[in-house]
This record gives sequence, structure tokens and C-alpha cells, in this order.
Amino acid sequence: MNLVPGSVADFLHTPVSLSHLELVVVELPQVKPFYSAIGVRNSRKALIIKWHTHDGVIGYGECSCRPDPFYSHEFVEGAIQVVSDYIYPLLTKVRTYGEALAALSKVRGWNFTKAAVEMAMNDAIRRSGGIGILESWGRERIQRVPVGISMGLFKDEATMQQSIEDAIEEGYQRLKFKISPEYSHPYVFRNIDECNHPNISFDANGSFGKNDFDELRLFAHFEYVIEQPFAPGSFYLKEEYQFANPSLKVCLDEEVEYMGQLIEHKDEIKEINIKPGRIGGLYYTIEMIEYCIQNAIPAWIGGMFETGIGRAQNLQIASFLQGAKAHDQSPSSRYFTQDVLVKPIEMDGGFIDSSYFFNPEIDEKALQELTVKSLSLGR
Ligand code: OSB
Ligand code: MG
Repeated sequence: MNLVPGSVADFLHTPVSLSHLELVVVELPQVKPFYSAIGVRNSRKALIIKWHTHDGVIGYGECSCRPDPFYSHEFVEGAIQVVSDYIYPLLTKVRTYGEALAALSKVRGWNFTKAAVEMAMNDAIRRSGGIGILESWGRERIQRVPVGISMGLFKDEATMQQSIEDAIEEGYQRLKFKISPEYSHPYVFRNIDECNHPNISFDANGSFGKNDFDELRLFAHFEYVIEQPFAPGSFYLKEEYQFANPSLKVCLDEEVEYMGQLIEHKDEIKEINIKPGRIGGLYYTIEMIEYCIQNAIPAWIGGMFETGIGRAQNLQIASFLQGAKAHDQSPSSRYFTQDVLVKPIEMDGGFIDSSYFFNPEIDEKALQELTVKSLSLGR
């Protein structure tokens, strides 16, 4: 199986220049708290990797894992340790993009962390005037990327109604509702029932188990796609559940960190949420998108509440998915009062213009103001 086009294979010979890495932890206060089966979130803590070349150019990459290991095993402080102790020493010896990918692949797991390094390296190549890995791909792009909203668990009916109304008003191309077994309140079902939107989905973040089939049935009843109903590693529960309830439509998120996992489940799923960080970076994202296109698996780009740096990267990738109905890439104002790009990511009628985000200008001053910790490797 050779999914990656020859032009991308050639791109891997591109020389890379690394003087040192800077690791910056930023914390962006959120406009309001976000509730999901994972927990509550009041701010976005992210690790930004700055790749400094010998010519003084800086490339930026965002490690979009959570600060705690509640979405995947990765967490911000762990990511810092993995880059400092294992990844950076390996990178000091690499001469090309391909060698860097090979070095990163020596570390097992830690996909969000490795992805951030690759994105920073790719960004440095591009900001040095070269072409990046996505441009080498050769696929056609769309300019206006359709956007879906991921809505948290609501505390009460009034909040739910207001949020749905606002999302429809803003033109979101999909409404995704977070769900959990404890969230089976009559008002939730009533409002979803009455929700007049052509594209609705659910996201359980793996919260349904063997003892929650009754609750799952209440949500599956709508026949909307349910993202990650069971915890990663518990996909077998789908078969058990479906024995009595054939209509479950599954989208995978947390479960898929490698191509092999997508291949294993491909006939059982309706669609896949691709998060470039979760699957280990840009190269693997190209590979997975090629696989999805060649096997007619609907794919879209998911989010991790990234800052503008990670968001811009996601939007670039989303622009290569011609047929996707919506990507979880809300504009920055939905989450943050202050972001780290000079021109914030804005949405217009449910679409974001992706063209600017191939070379977004970083707001270094904002980045500094939001920094809670930083360290330098190799300098
Ligand atoms: O399950 O898709 C998820 C954010 C953090 C962790 C997991 C998920 C999410 C989102 C965010 O849904 C969507 C966004 O970034 O707008
Ligand atoms: Mg999800």
C-alpha cells in the first residue's frame, strides 16, 4: 500500500535547518466554560513549539493535547519532557524532513507532541521561502472551508435553546452535541428533536459502557452519527450493542491514532474525525486523507480548541477535503478574548476563508503576554 503521492515522497528530501527549539506554554482564558464527558474546561493551555533555523527564521507548531491525560494519554507537562529528553536530542542529527520523521517515529505514541514538532519544522521551511509538505501534495484545494460547531453539555434547557439558536444564526454547517449517559434528560431529547438543522451529530467522548446501552439507544434513535460512543479499545461493544439495535452510526475520534486502526474498523464506521495532532502530524494526515478518499470514507478535520496557530494549520488541511460537509473549526472569538494571530480567525456565514492561514502572522506580543512557562533546548 503506497498512499502518499510521489511528490510528497520527493518532498521528504527537503533539507532542514535547526539551531534550537523554544518551548512555550501559553494559557488562553476562555470566553465561557466548556462542559463535556471529559470534564469542564475554563482555559486553553497549549504548548507552542518554536523551531529556530540557523538563519533566524522561526516556525511555529502547536501541541494540542489537553493539560491532563483525560482525552488521550498525552498531557502538556509530559509533552515537554518527551521533547526535552528524547525528541530534541534525536533532532540535532537530522539533515532532511524525512530524517526528522524517522527520528520522531523512534518515539512510540506521543502523537500530539510529535505532530507539533513536525508542524513547527514545516512552518520554518515555509517561512524561509520554501514550499511546505501540504503544497507538495498536489491536490486541489477549496478556499471556503465549511465549519461545524462542537457544543458542550448544557446545564439547563434555556442555555441549550439559546446556544442552538445562536449557532444556527451564525450559519454553522453542522451542530455537534456532546452527549453522555448521564445527559439523558427529556429536555435534551426534546430540543434535539425540534432542532431544525440539516446536519446534526453527537459526540460521546467514549462515555458509554456496557451498562449504558439503554441510554445509548435514546440517542441512537435519532439516527445521527455518534462520535466515539465507547472508550478507545472498546470498539467490540459496538457489535454487542448492534445485535439488538442495528441503527447505530459511528464516527471515530479518540480510537484512531494510526492508520492500522482506521483500516481495522473501516467497514464498521460511517465517518472519521481526523485530528492531525492525534494521528502524529502532517505526513500521516496526508496518508490518512488519501486512504479515506480512495476508500470513500467520509473524513473531516476535528479540533482540540487550538489557539490560532493550531487552528490555522487545521484549516489548511481542511481545505484539501473537497467533499467534507463541516469541520470542527469554530472561529477564535467563540473561545478566546485574545488569540495569538495578528489577524484572528473569523467565520462568515458558516465558512472560513482558508487562504490567509497558509502564512498567518503570529502576534508575538500576545504570545508573550499569554506565556506561563518557557524553556529553550540547544541554546
Ligand atoms: O472530542 O472532538 C472532541 C476538544 C477537546 C477534546 C476533544 C474534542 C474537542 C472538541 C473541540 O470537540 C472542537 C473544537 O475545537 O472546536
Ligand atoms: Mg470527539
